[in-house]
Amino acid sequence: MTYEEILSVVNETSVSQDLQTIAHKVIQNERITQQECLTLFTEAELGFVGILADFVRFRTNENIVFFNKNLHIEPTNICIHNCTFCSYSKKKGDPLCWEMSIDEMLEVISKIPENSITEVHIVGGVHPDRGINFYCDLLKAIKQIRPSIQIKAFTAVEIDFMAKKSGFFISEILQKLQEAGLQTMPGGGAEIFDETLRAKICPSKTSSERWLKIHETAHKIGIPTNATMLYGHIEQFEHRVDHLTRLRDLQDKTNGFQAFIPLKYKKENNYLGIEHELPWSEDLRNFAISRVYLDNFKNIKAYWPMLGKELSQMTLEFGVNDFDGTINDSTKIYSMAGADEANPNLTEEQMITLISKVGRTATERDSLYNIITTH
Ligand code: V47
Ligand code: SF4
Repeated sequence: MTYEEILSVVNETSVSQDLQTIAHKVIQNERITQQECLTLFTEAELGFVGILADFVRFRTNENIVFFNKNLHIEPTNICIHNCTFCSYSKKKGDPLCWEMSIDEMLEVISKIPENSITEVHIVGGVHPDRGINFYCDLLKAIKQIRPSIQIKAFTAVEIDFMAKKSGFFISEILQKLQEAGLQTMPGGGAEIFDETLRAKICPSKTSSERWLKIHETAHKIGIPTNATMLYGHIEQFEHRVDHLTRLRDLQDKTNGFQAFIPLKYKKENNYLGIEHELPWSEDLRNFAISRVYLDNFKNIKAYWPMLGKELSQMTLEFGVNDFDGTINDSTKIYSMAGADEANPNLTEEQMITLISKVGRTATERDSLYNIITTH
């Protein structure tokens, strides 16, 4: 859409004065307030937020849509926490639990042909017996067999446990992991920052304040990270706005977040007891409003194994410019929660086709968003 076409939609008489004011601010690259973000959630129709998000997406990234070639490893699903939305964690002794040794993880990596992936993404449950030494040994061993591979690993929740178990400060843990080969951190464990909701859905987990502190510390020592938001469960729009605001504030301070990833709550096999997942139109509105509000985030990522390939492709029209990775089939966190992608896997060609079909330039990136190839 041209600038004039956007303005004509925004200025239509059916659009409320409040929404028109918000749209004019967005178009002029002025920051919108928390209250205005809430107004978008409560009042704006999908088409309206879609136009604004697409405008911001193009201003920020033109037609580039990133993907990377990566492998997910989930070392264990044994976890000390009991998050009620989690379909994946098990206690020791449960027939559905697993714990991979370092050798087993190395075997998975060594089976992947050299240079066919650039990143390994490692996230799992918080295993009570595994601490900083185990994870440093793992990272060093990976670097030894594949020196060029970039390692994105450990949520703030896993980092928090490594610090508590060892007695080291967060900064010391992060430095040790960095020395062992950690390059970036994923955005998991953020869930929803509102403390009252957190007490209901993940009571024992790292607090919101500490999650933000761990990411701030990582940014300070040169480890870029991602941020997520789990939505579509018991939260209200106000809680999403609060969550996004805390992220936007930290990003103003550090500029260390690389991408924001909204994670849609999936309902199967967990104790939260939500009967219905959100309709796709609400997913798209959530992506679009996040794109508009997080004006200091360069990338908004759709995690396709959870959303499904078709809905993920649609998000590209609603602010998304990052399609995550080709991901081999070992990730279980969403398949156990009922995601369609039981064995998520997209070849590079399939990924490029999905992106190109909506008129975008599929662009392979590394973990630090350096461009590798443009298709
Ligand atoms: O923190 C758990 C979520 C997260 C469910 O940074 C669920 O590149 C939906 O953060 N329904 C971990 N979501 C995964 C994660 C992630 C994934 C991909 C890429 C990146 C990245 C990060 O998974 C948890 C939690 O929010 N989760 N259970 C569920 N039932
Ligand atoms: Fe453990 Fe993460 Fe599941 Fe919570 S969401 S129970 S921390 S694996």
